[in-house]
Amino acid sequence: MSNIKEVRVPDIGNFPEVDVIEVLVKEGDVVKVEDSLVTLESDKATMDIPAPFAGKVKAVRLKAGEKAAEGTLILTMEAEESASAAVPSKAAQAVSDAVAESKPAPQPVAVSAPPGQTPPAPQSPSVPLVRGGAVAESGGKVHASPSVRAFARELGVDLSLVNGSGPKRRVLKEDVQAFVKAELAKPRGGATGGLSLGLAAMPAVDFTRFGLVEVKPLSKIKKISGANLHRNWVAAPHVTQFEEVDITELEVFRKGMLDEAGKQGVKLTLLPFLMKAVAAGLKTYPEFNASLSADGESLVMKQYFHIGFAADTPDGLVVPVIRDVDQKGLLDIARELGTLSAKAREKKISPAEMQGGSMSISSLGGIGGTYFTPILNLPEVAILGVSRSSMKPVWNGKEFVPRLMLPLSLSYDHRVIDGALGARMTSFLSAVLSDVRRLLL
Ligand code: CAO
Repeated sequence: MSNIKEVRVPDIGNFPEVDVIEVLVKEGDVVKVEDSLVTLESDKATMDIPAPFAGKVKAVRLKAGEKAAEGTLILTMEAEESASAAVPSKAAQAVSDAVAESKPAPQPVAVSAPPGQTPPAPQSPSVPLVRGGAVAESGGKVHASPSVRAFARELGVDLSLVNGSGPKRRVLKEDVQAFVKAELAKPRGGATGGLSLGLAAMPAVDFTRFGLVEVKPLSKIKKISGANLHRNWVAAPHVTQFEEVDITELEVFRKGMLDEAGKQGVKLTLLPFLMKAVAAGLKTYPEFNASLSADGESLVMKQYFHIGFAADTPDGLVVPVIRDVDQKGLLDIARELGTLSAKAREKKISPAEMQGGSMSISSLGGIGGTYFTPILNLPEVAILGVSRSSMKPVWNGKEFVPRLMLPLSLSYDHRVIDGALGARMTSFLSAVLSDVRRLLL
């Protein structure tokens, strides 16, 4: 007799639909009762759906990124002989306060499914393993499923130090594993490469002694980007190479294109030109399109040309990534730039749209300033800072002529790029931006 059973999403409270964040098993896996099968997330809480019986996974029907509702088929399992009925879960008590508003959720249901027949909808109560406080929006805490939290606890890993690669920066089991590997591979002394910083503790200052103050909590973006910027600043030896680039002709060309771009609903700023120039630079100097491997022993040379750009949003800095810049036209890049910046400002940008960059550009040209020293967006090894262009008298060998000059600041990771290469890259950028026809070469 076939012992194939279906496992469906149990009653998950008051949520019509939730996100599937992680699928924790695959076809052929042997699972025990209560082993986590998938992680679901509502805007209130994260929950692991436990196996209602032991057995072997036959087919997984849900994928990360999909939506699920009560009754959605998660997977089919060949149940162990003894597993004739769903075992009531210890997890019944595990429903946390995080779902206090939703009714307590019951145990997932196993329903026998004879081939060709639709099984009945789940009937008995189910209990997802729910942990409150896993939702970063509310308390700025780390996104991770209960199973990943348990795994991290077992290894003694502080999850707030782990970079999440899942949706909404969710920390996955692989992220914890990668973190541990990277930590073990580091020279003694940790992230600072053996350097003991020995910083004095920051004193707690009572500012009210000096006048009226208001305390504003940091936004979630600021907390995340602040921690990353700090780590990147101390982890990589930065050098910043400056260059002043003549963009007089480029600007004439850009202005000549504005009407045509406008008719297509696109705002053509300088940034798409810079992106094309950087992509060409990465092709010419591939070390800039590399990342150090986690153990620091090798370079990962990327064969793609995805360029990130820092976008200023009311909540802080985000870095969306435009893919395959080398294969796209200026107007396509400008259009994508507009769409991604709008999404970033409206907080609609997804983690996937901020990952996988080859190199980043931080343009403050629309705001002002001359030069600055951008901080690397590790594991990228370089970032181009762009400041405001201005007319300057430039000596052409006979006389001073007015030229539109653009200040560039290229920061790079000196562990990967040496000074000569840094200067070659800025000279290359200068050459192609002074005469954009070179981009065609
Ligand atoms: N020199 C002179 N003018 C410039 C310029 C430059 N280097 N770069 C842009 N401009 C002009 C544009 O042409 C535009 O002019 P008009 O309004 O007259 O057409 C104006 O400045 C505003 O440009 P923009 O900001 O709308 O467009 P952009 O493509 O240059 O930049 C984006 C888009 C998303 C990068 C930008 O809006 C932004 O967020 N910049 C801030 C990035 C940042 O915060 N970096 C720091 C990170 S580290 O903390």
